Amino acid sequence: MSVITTERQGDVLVITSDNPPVNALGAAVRQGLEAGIKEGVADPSIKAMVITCAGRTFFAGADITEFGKPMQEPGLPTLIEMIEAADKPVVAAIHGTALGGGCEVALGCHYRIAVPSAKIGTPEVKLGLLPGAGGTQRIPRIAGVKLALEMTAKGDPIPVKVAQAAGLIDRLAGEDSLLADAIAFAREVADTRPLPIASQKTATPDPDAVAAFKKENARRFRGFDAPAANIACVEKAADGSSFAEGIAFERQEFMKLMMGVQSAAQRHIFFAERQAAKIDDVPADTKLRDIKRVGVIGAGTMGGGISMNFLSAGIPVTIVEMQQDALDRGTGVMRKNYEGSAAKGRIKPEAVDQAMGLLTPTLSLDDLADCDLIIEAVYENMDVKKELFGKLDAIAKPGAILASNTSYLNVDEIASATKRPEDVVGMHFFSPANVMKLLEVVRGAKTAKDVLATVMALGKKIRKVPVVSGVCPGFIGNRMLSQRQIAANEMLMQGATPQQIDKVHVDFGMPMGPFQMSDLAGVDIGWHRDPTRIESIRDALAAEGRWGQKKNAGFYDYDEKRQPSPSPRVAEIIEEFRAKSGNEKRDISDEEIVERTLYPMVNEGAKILAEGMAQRASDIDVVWIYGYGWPVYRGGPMFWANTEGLSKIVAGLEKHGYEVAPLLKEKAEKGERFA
Ligand code: T1G
Repeated sequence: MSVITTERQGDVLVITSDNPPVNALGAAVRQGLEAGIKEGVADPSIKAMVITCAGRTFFAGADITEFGKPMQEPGLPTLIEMIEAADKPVVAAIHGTALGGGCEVALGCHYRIAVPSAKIGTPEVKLGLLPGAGGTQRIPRIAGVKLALEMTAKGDPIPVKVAQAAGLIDRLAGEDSLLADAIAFAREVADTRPLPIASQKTATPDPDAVAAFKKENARRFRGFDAPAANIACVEKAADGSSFAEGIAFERQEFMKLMMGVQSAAQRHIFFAERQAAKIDDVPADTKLRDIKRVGVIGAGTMGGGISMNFLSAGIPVTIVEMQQDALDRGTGVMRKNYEGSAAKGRIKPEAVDQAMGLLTPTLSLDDLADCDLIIEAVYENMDVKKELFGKLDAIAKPGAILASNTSYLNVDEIASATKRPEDVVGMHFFSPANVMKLLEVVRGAKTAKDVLATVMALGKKIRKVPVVSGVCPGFIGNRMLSQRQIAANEMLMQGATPQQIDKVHVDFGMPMGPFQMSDLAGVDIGWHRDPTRIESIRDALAAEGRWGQKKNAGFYDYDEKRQPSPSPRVAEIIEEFRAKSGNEKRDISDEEIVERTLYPMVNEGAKILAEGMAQRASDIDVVWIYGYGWPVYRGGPMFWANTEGLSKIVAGLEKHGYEVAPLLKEKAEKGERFA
């Protein structure tokens, strides 16, 4: 059965694509569209054509799985030129998300009609690419330079009403009558001549808009290759060049990006993120438990942030605290966060009360009896957790899921405090929990498969990226992070400075380095609180009250605007420690810092894989992209290791005296890569 079918509706030919799940413009779709257009053009009784898609969406882009493989004709640019050159009007009927190549096909059509709920966009930049089938040349010609910059260099889809106002969409259809309205529209314009052709329009130069756009987004685009290429193509469309010259430039820039490491990394993460949602031994059709109400224990920073995720998804939350003032403080912070988002226009004003209206604060654990999922976010202490889970075991209804937000404690031991370990799972959120996208789902030895499947699906529903981790200290992310922190502290003792080490990480593309991160999280996190016991530089800082940003002093000094500056006092403390430790002070190169902070992370990643604590290497990459700000254009630690070269990493680890993980050594020796 061809993925493309054609059907006559009187004098209108309807060309329908049915290529689930998202009508990706793979070879068969392109070939079918080509045949459909040829059929319509050749048949004298056909006055106009409509291109439409079955299923949940109009074409969501080129088929990304075809990238890097030999291209089958017709290519997308050729197909779109053919549509545009047709001597009868072609109408694109859009629903769902017309993205990338799908948006470009629509712009190659003479007219576009869409349902009000549809979106249109060119997200290629999120794959390290640009719209390579004429999008960078047709969008500015229709909608102007400003919107073209937004659409191409940022990649976020726009609602069709905004697109209509900009001339990208000609008409809105009824939400449930797209095809009928499209056929009527096609019939209405059947005799219109000349046909409106985007490539024949001209774009007005707007150098001020380009300059302002670059300035506004400099920080956002830092490290990425693709945004600048998108901007250059849009500029080309409006600098008086012909359409053909613009297309040639677009193709050249597209191929440069396609061949680059950044796009390979970003495409890797596109699929890795979707792969992470799948659990190898849990069938996709596993029946999920119903989650109608969620209980959260602890209204502190984590408990409040966790609750907001569910409230924002329309799921009622019962939140428990020990003291009334702590409860009031916690719910107050949640309301303030919502009001802040409303003030910034991120949510509608009425959404504040809608969300807070779903919240039930209480001082009694018993009020959790009707919850389908209970998540604890209390103090990180095993005895405290076990005592609490023992109580929950008595309170929670049968079938309720009991989850711990612990960031490193043993979930199996916590589960052993209940008679229902199969209902216990770890749900490790990252601070701020209402913002950070990563959710480490910690699978206990006895965690039931439907509990896992339910939590993974719920994770997606609250707009998180859930990744499964086994039970081990620090799970996937923190376990690898601790290797970096250990190495970073060692190098302080040998002559490096916090600012030097942090700069290497920021230049690498991380949002911040190890010491800036410690200052943000709090130097006192996990500190033994005994100011007389000074066994590390961190102990010395904590003992002096240098707890980080919250104290305007940590590894850095901070001004009233929280701007960090190197601290003479910290330099003294480090010097005292180094002298006491007998370490020789020496120059440490930036290259050595990369080797000693990132290679051990890869090494630990290989151990995590070998132990089965992560299902696949790409899961580790997803953890670091969404939990720790690893630059997406480097694809995550394991993908990066492949580009760095596993043999080089093994050599670097051995040079610095590390025991190399057997899996890493084996792959390096065999010339293999992490999948
Ligand atoms: N190609 C191949 N597979 C795709 C795909 C695509 N474009 N889009 C989605 N899939 C698969 C995906 O891997 C998953 O597979 C399933 O479809 C459902 O996706 C020349 C060069 C459309 C908003 O960047 O943003 O056009 O895991 O889980 O949450 O200029 O998919 O089930 O096996 O994401 O409902 C530009 C990419 C391409 C859009 C739907 N287009 N897709 O989200 O479902 S480059 C994009 C999305 C291009 C031209 C250039 C989202 C979605 P599986 P899903 P969803």
